[in-house]
Amino acid sequence: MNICLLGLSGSGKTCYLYTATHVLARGVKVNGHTISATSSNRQQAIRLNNGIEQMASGIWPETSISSMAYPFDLKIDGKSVFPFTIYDYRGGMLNGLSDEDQDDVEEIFDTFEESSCIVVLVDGDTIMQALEPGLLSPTHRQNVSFAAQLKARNELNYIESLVKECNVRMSRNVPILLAITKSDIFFQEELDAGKRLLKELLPSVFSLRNDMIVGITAVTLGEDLHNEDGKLSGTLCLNTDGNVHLPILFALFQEIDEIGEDADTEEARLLIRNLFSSNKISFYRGGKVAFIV
Ligand SMILES: Nc1nc2c(ncn2[C@@H]2O[C@H](COP(=O)(O)OP(=O)(O)O)[C@@H](O)[C@H]2O)c(=O)[nH]1
Ligand SMILES: [Mg+2]
Repeated sequence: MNICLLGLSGSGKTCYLYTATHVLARGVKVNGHTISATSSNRQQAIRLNNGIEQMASGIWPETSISSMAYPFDLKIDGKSVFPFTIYDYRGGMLNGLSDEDQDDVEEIFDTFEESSCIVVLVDGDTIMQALEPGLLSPTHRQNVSFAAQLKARNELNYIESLVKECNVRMSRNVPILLAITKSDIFFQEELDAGKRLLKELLPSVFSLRNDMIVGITAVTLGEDLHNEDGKLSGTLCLNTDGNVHLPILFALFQEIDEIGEDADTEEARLLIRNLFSSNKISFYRGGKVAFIV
């Protein structure tokens, strides 16, 4: 079972992974049970711990130079239910044009063939820049230029071609989750406008003629987070308030739907479903609001 975190360089994949896996290792309470995911590889566990410890000490991770695979066990009340692997790709390769970048992209698509869901981390900064200035609060409006808006829109549009290519290679429409990162930078109305803009800029994903399941959520690792020369300021929130658990659990939920079967897996599915409240994650199917059952 594979979960691929897709997202352009700087969208927040690595920080997200460090934070989300820390929160999931501690466990998420639901209906009197605890769902958790722990690293099943000692070396990678150390890497993940170092990552979140460094963030807690006020330093953002550096740009990833290599792609990483992290194996985990999903557990309910401490009992292993099934293993899964999260892939964190190095920055740059998705929109890079070098031969090496192209080879790496091929590798991503190979990994995809064994996953039943696409998780795209959509950079909150890019969404903010792509919004019409009139939709932004006065404080945010000053920062956008026409050129920056165009570039941001092109970047969001590029996600659509990635999704299309995944679907073609897997010869089916896989469920997709769009997770808007850095949601702490938005006011609520801006975030709502950002979600509407995504629907507009990814028409094939939200098409009426397309039966795929699409989830949208917004994720933040804390409050008022900033990056000045690599220094992290603001407050990290190492709990579920920023929705960090949802993208990984969404991917596992879709996967269980596909492999299904035994009692433990079914219980995990039901527990995870209980975490999907409509104010935290919304679902669409064929472009219309959908409910997960
Ligand atoms: N405000 C805010 N900034 C974030 C958040 N997550 C990541 N960032 C910023 O995004 C930068 C890039 O993150 P990184 O995980 O390295 O991106 P990657 O290239 O996709 O792996 C970080 O250095 C932070 O400055 C967040 O939740 N809120
Ligand atoms: Mg990275």
